[in-house]
Amino acid sequence: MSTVTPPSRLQQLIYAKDGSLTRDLLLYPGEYGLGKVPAGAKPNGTTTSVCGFCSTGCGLELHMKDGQAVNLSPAVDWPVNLGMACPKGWESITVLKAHDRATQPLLKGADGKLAPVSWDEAMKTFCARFKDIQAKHGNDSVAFLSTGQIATEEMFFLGSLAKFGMGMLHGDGNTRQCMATAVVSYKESFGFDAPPFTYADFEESDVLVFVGSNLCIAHPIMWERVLRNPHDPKIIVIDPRRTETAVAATHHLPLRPKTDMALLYTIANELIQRGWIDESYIASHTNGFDQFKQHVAPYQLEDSLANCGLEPSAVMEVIQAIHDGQRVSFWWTMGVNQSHQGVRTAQAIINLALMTGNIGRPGTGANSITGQCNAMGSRLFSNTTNLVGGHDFTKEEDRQKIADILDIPVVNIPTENSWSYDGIMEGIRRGDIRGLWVIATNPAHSWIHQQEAKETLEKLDFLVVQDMYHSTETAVLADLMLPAAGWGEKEGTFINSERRHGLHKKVVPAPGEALADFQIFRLVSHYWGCDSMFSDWKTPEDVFQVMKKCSAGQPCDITGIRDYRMLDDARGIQWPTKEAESSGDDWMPQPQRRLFEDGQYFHPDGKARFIFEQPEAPGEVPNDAFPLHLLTGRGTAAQWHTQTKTSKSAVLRTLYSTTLLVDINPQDADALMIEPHDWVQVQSARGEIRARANVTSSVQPGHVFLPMHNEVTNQLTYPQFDAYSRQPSYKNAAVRIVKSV
Ligand SMILES: Nc1nc2c(c(=O)[nH]1)N[C@H]1C(S)=C(S)[C@@H](COP(=O)(O)OP(=O)(O)OC[C@H]3O[C@@H](n4cnc5c(=O)[nH]c(N)nc54)[C@H](O)[C@@H]3O)O[C@H]1N2
Ligand SMILES: Nc1nc2c(c(=O)[nH]1)N[C@H]1C(S)=C(S)[C@@H](COP(=O)(O)OP(=O)(O)OC[C@H]3O[C@@H](n4cnc5c(=O)[nH]c(N)nc54)[C@H](O)[C@@H]3O)O[C@H]1N2
Ligand code: SF4
Ligand SMILES: [Mo]
Repeated sequence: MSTVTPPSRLQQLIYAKDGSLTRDLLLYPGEYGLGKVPAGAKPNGTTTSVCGFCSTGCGLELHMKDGQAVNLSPAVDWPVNLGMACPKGWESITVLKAHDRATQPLLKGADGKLAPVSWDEAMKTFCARFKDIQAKHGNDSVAFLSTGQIATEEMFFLGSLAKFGMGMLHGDGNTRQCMATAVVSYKESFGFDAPPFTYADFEESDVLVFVGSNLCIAHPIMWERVLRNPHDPKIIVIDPRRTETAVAATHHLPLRPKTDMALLYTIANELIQRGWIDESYIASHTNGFDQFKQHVAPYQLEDSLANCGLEPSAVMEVIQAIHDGQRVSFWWTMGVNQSHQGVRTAQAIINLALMTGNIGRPGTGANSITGQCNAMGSRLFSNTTNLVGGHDFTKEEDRQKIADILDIPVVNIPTENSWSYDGIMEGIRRGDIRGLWVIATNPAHSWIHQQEAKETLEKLDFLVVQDMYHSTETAVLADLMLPAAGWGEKEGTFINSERRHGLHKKVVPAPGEALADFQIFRLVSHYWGCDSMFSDWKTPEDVFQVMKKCSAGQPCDITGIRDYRMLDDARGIQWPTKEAESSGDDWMPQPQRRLFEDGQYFHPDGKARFIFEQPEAPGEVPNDAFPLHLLTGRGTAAQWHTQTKTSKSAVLRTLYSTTLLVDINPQDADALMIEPHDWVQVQSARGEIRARANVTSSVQPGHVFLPMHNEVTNQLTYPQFDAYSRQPSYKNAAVRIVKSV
């Protein structure tokens, strides 16, 4: 292929400095121009890639000139987005070019400042410092924080390297901030972390219930799929705010925050009392219904809703719609997951789907929508919350299976689970963890109770941050900063919300000496001295083949996906896709797959479980000093999380306010004598920030809303965690607003 480029300055540099490095260590075919897999990537043609922002997983067509992508458009023949993309997707290439891209490793000097060093020095320092900490304080004194935003193969490599190669026990990721609640609720209810739906369900439902999900902003292309629904569906939104999605819905239940469990139990009880349940489905496919029925019996429509702030008649309309619907689907996102009782709330949603038999058929399901482009990859293959492939660290047979596949000694696999993210932060505060490796996440911005988070990170003896940009709130705290290539500059696969594995490709070169995370992990394994464990892992596709083996026999089985080429040709393939299904070389799986069509769940008896608990008040509620309830979340479709990427696009910057706005209801604004756009202080027991008042009835009296994209928002949030999932409750803090003088 004519697109092969000569070795970069980086490669020459590394070979010059360290003879022990082989050419092979740094290169893989994708790295060398749009070589092997992206065969579609003709120097002046187009190729496809899955978007690297959100979990929708839209297909993009990259338009190439002289071997590099110069433009893009949404892929028309992609089963996900059908020719559509949101503003972030359109700007995917633009955000790669930025003045603050990390182009060289940076090491903190004696003066406390970060200064450029060679990769050789960076790697030697990385290993020397972490090994020194481990020698003094034990292997478990070094931990890692991973992400849902790198390729599955990279997560797999990182998790294997850290735990099996470097001897770490503790490693978690930003998926804890996001999906942990869904993971635990599915595991307990279904026996495996298995979101059952396929996007076609958005179009096939006649009733869609969204709980704590602002689809219009957070998953705009999923919302477009809802708009294509030809069944004139009822759309029910349960959200304290009158969001863009609520405005577009047929029914909106503006409940008091964190009262979802009581509402969902009331709905369940009313359905039971009226006999509007599917008794034969319950009998054949579930356990625990009788106890559940007793549990919800006290939740009477007339009195239990007072605490939710809802009118019984409005809730009754929703109950009627659920009963009348032939194909009812239930969807939830962060309004549920980020709650002090998130797991039980998610399970209250699952219970509704089970008891009405709305699961396993087109247009139904208890469906958790994921967030990051590869949140599902990190749930299954990152070696953080479970042993790769949805296995269990605490089970001997699981450890042996993975050890055999990887051809490593079984003793290298930890026999215990890692501490969760908050446990790792606590471990740092106690001094048990002294070294931390942060990859593709920005905790100094995104973790809850920010002042404490920053103080915690500053306590570390050695902090390594591996990111695309050197300016992130976390990177500036680093002792060592490793420059990473981003989406578009490397290849690998993501798993989207509907369990679809999709390929993303290298279509532009990484800047300076930035390396694909995959290559950084290869370098680390080499310098650490454990590269013999990973000697066959030369390319992401090599690791994909290992992942396949680990998935064999699991619900997430992908042994039927031959290779990257097949993924590319199929425009993504959903799990499970088993080898046994395949019928020869030209076989292609069906494009839409949903789970539980046979009513068989993953518990040993094949049945799903009704799980429930008593609702409790959150740890902090509005009070005399801080009378307002702070909600946080996504602000606009143009902003991504901590804004390291999206703030780099001039087009995206025109689509949101660059001044921080706090949404406040007109009634509260009047009482506080605040005019639209006045500067105000928003204060909680943990911090104080400045913002401009956005006076709007999208928030109820007594509530305020701040977007998470601004660095300061988490100064205010209250650190409480779901007891089972340890996911932070980001949408619950007590604040007051004071007019700035
Ligand atoms: N544009 C954009 N899109 C994104 C992202 C982004 O940063 N920007 N991030 C991606 C990621 S990682 C994720 S996880 C998803 C998140 O997607 P969403 O969960 O849809 O987004 P959020 O705005 O965090 O929260 C959704 C809603 O929960 C509501 N809520 C708050 N408290 C409660 C409550 O107690 N009960 C109920 N029922 N609702 C409540 C909020 O008012 C909010 O409207 O978005 C993904 N998509
Ligand atoms: N108050 C409040 N806080 C929240 C939330 C909320 O609703 N409210 N939501 C939470 C949720 S759901 C989430 S998912 C988190 C997200 O929180 P974070 O994960 O901290 O946010 P991001 O900005 O996505 O951080 C990703 C980082 O990875 C870098 N990066 C991107 N691609 C690559 C790559 O390929 N390689 C490497 N090495 N680096 C890369 C980016 O530059 C960025 O610094 O925030 C959580 N925080
Ligand atoms: S909806 Fe998500 S996956 Fe699709 S283009 Fe937008 S950010 Fe990318
Ligand atoms: Mo998320």
